[in-house]
Amino acid sequence: MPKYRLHYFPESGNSYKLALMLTLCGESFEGVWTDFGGGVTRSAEWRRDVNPMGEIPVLEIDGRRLTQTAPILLKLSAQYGRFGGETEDEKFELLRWLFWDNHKLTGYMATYRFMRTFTSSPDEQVLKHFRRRLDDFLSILEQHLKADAFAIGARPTVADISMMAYLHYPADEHGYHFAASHPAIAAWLGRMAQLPGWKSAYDLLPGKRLTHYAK
Ligand SMILES: N[C@@H](CCC(=O)N[C@@H](CS)C(=O)NCC(=O)O)C(=O)O
Repeated sequence: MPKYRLHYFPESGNSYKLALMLTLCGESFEGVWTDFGGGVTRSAEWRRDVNPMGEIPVLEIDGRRLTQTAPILLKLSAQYGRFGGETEDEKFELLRWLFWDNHKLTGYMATYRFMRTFTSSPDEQVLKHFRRRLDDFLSILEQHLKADAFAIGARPTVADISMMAYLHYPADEHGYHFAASHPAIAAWLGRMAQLPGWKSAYDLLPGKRLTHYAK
């Protein structure tokens, strides 16, 4: 049985993607809380010893350090035979949403939420720009989920795990009230939370939290 160690911080939706995938596959992991707020991942030592890309999360599998959630999710999906695509078309669709998530949805939401909520004096113009982009991405996802229960159809896949991660955090962190503004997204988040074994990020990723500045 592989031994997993996850380097994380609780507000990291990217860490949550891996914690949730392992949990839904019935696996446990050792958490390594990392002082992201204190700048540890920017230090030369951490980049030399843990991740030269300077990013959280890092998943150690039997001592081998892996980074980038998308290929890790795909690897776990293949290993456990869960949350993958079955046909060529499904596999293509899954990758399409996974890439879109990494570039657009997670890329902007993670940056927006961090700046909005976890920094002391965010630049209002930059926030406005991110918010405008996110409004567009969320409306794209909303339209898609009006037609399909999950990203690629009737079954949840790692594309859903990836896309839901940042959206499931409390509204006072990302500033969206999906039940009112994006009902199809809210319903999909509800469907994901019904998966057997599902837990929220703050249940799976304990430890000291970043200072919450947003009003
Ligand atoms: N594409 C990466 C994104 C990882 C990422 O951006 N992690 C954040 C924390 S959740 C980070 O470490 N950011 C550091 C930075 O952007 O300098 C993945 O999927 O693992």
